[in-house]
Amino acid sequence: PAPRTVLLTGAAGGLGTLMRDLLPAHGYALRLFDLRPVEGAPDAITADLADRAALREAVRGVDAIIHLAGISLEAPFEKILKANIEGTYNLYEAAREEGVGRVVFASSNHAVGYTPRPRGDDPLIPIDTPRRPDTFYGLSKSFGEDLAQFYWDKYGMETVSVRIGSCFPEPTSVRMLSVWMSPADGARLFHAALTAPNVGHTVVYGSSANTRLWWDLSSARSLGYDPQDDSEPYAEKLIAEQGELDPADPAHARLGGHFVTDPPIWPY
Ligand code: NAI
Ligand code: 15L
Repeated sequence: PAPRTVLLTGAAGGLGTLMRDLLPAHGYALRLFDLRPVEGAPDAITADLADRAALREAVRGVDAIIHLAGISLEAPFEKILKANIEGTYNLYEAAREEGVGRVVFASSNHAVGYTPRPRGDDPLIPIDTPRRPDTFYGLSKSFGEDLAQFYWDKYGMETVSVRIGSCFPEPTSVRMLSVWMSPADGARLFHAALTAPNVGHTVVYGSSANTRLWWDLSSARSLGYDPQDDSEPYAEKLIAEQGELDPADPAHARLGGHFVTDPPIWPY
């Protein structure tokens, strides 16, 4: 049977807020979890991914988990270690102990951020391109994908790892014309990831069907994802304001954009 009760971690965040609005229409009853209180949701669980007892209770009885909680940008390594690496491990352990069969993991394009972006007629970036994290943040997503593979191989727990591009209401940069995932397509992709049979551990890119797309969406489509949106209507205005991406600028040369060139955050 299709999963119905889904734990949404990171429910107070930007993507969590968008998905709280959109996923119920796909038939889900959401249980919410975040470090911060979730506005308008008094039943939400307010707890840290470091709190194993709270996690164990949070995952009990759900059909699946959408794991969005964590630090969503570059940060000092110790913080990434705690929230994203240990936190994701804690979540998987709780899910294994409670017999939850499937996780949808919010990975990121920054797991492959150093990959040169395609130009002109270059082929789209395949899903099995070698991982090249561009930050400690991207490194934690790379870890999460390995953790997911390990829990599938070792315990038969399934995951779809979604290397999300940029999921915001509208694209706000020229780079986002290539990597944008509309919130409605995000909900479609999460729904496909929750319902496709026999996913084992499947890695997909998460974006809309953008005209300027940089990566291959076929693994997402193989789950039944059928994106309906394209950033192209935003292109003229954004390019007029910001100019085309300059391939000679290192911040525009690779998938990860400015994550590649931003100085590291000290202290480690
Ligand atoms: P966000 O920063 O707005 O939300 C993250 C949420 O996680 C926050 O509400 C925060 O309180 C919570 N959180 C952080 N540490 C926690 C902890 N230790 N325990 C419990 N909760 C904790 O980020 P956003 O944009 O909503 O992203 C959600 C997820 O999707 C993140 O994992 C991010 O890395 C990933 N992602 C998002 C993209 C996007 O375009 N929004 C792109 C690629 C990946
Ligand atoms: C991410 O992984 C971030 O969580 C999100 O805030 C955006 O910066 C996105 O990548 C991006 O690459 O635009």
